[in-house]
Amino acid sequence: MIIIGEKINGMFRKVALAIKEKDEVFIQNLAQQQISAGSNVLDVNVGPESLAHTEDLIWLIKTIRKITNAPLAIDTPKLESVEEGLKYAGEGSFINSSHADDEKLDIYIPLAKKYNSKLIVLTISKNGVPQDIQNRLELASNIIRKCQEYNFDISNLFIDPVLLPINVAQQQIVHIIDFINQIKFISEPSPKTIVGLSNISQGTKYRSLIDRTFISLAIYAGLDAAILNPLDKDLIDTIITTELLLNRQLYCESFLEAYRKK
Ligand code: THG
Repeated sequence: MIIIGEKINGMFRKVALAIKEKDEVFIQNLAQQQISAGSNVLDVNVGPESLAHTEDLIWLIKTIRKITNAPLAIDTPKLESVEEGLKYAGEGSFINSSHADDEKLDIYIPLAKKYNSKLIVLTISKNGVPQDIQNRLELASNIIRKCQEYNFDISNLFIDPVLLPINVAQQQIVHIIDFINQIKFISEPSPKTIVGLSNISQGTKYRSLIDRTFISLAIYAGLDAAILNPLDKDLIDTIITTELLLNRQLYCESFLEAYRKK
């Protein structure tokens, strides 16, 4: 599974402060820690408080690029910032994210093609977040139809069924797991799936436990990628062990250490 580190996000107070004060060392340490913990990709989000969105995003990317070439997920709702971010981020980037409406897809799919980047699309439309699996699948098939229209490689498409906190949308969680499973049968090749894992436990007491129990179910259902807290060692251990149990990693006595050395 692709692990996308969530920590470089202005939603976190310390990161918002580092962006404000242009503290390169703080951001670079956070990037390095996440990579050392097993992240394949780093999410980059300037957060809701930034007053100079594009400028701050470019500063973050340039700062990270001084120490690593790890792929970045450009996490911003501002379209004008996305393209600037892609220019500086380079190879293997993710656009995070588009909504599922045609007007959005008509902009984001050509952009992803132009920069040869992967595209994350949320199953959100003008009508909001679907309340059942059928509506999620309908949005997904519209996203795929649009990608085919633009000749965009479906294997670079990541669909995000929008994980909401368990304390406000408990009944949705099983729909998300079923969606992750069923989307694999929708087209050939099938799109990939992704979730923002930490959303599920926001405002709850047992964050890590909820995150890692969900991810184990979702990996079994076929989840391809997750934006998560890679510094939570129990969570990463659970991911490794789930993949081991599903016969996706080779068993050996010290399998946790062996996986981490890869
Ligand atoms: N899908 C996609 N992208 C996403 C999300 C998603 N990007 C943003 C978000 N959701 C994933 N990233 C986070 C990062 C942090 C938290 C949740 C999701 C988080 N933050 C603490 C909180 O709110 O309790 C902040 C704590 C602090 O301030 O220190 O939980 O779903 N495609």
